[in-house]
Amino acid sequence: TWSNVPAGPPDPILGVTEAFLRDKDPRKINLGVGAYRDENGKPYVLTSVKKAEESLTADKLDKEYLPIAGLPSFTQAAAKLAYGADHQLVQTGSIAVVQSISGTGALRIGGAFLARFYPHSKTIYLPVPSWGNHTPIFRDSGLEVKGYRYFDKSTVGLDFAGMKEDLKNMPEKSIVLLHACAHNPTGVDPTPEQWIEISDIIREKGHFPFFDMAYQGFASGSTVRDAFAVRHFVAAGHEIALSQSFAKNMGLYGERVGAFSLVAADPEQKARIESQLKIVIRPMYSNPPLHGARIAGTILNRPELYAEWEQEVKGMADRIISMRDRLHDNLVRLQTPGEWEHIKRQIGMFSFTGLTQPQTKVLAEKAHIYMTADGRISMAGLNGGNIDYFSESVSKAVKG
Ligand code: PLP
Ligand code: TYF
Repeated sequence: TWSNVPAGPPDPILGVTEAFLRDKDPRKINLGVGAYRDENGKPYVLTSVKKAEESLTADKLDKEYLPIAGLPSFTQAAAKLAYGADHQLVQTGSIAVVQSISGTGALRIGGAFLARFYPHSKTIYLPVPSWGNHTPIFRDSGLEVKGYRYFDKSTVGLDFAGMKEDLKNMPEKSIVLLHACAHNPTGVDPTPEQWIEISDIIREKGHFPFFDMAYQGFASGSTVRDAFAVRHFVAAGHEIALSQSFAKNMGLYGERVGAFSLVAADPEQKARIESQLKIVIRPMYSNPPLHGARIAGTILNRPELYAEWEQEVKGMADRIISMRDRLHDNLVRLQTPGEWEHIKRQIGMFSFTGLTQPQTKVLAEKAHIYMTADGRISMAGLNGGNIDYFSESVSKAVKG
């Protein structure tokens, strides 16, 4: 029956982990997938998460289905985290919000809703490059996918002029995907001043901004500072779409906790939108998982856990920043050819090192160091125990 099914290629990011697991060398390092590791290279369960789970266990809750739109105490708190607790739209109830299967699910719900109801366009523009999964998510949602200039190889920074030009040249009212903070894979974000200009152009052109916020808190260590772009756009009058993930900032990866929201003009419009979001969700998975939403909801709604969580997010962000400094200083000290300032300048989970595909291949084969073929490394995979070995291996690979 299935002789017509061709073998598909592995996921380019998750495939790196498979290669890493096959390697038996004790020095091996996995810098492929973006998942936080502690100073000992181990997965990290946040103390605030453990406390929330203990509290949930003590409550002896049942396992009934959630509503289609998810756990209201969680989704309301997620909206407050993104838009600001005292924001007028949050208070008037003009933000349509549903729970999602983490960030991926939120993007998929949003893509499907826009494909069905956005009246002006069926094309979404992604930054080049973007997270590898964006293209298949939106294509499978029923949208056409195109790109806008974002990354400038020569400066290893933002191609701001190219980005603005592309935003101006798109057909009016196009859908534009923006990484809210900590751009994946480049680690390059616009400055607040640049965000304000981007917002102005998007308003002049009537484009529809769709924010992907997978790393709130991971960029600067502050969830408020990392929400700057989202909050500025809303304050400037944009009706945005927003995907939120709690995979990274709460370390809830496998629990699949996220939210999708849309800014509506008023509560009546919001209610109509939510009714249609439920119709998008019902035939996909009926209703979302319970446990992770309870954990995130408990943390977001209980002030002492919230405060502890904020400290833990900052701790993760700060450890990554300290690894950037050490990697940069090591590469300079080892007189590695090239400029390495970008490693310190880049933001969030990743560094786009500038290593070439042949160099990444040499690093895997000779040094047992694994990263994606585009030279992206997950900074969180580095720690005091492997940073010197990593720096020396990179330096050798660059010297050739
Ligand atoms: N968007 C971006 C930019 C990401 O890097 C990721 C991956 O972490 C996601 C969305 C979605 O991840 P998840 O579905 O695990 O929340
Ligand atoms: O870019 C990353 O590493 C994260 C994790 O199919 C991820 O976004 C990678 C690939 C994938 C799902 C999650």
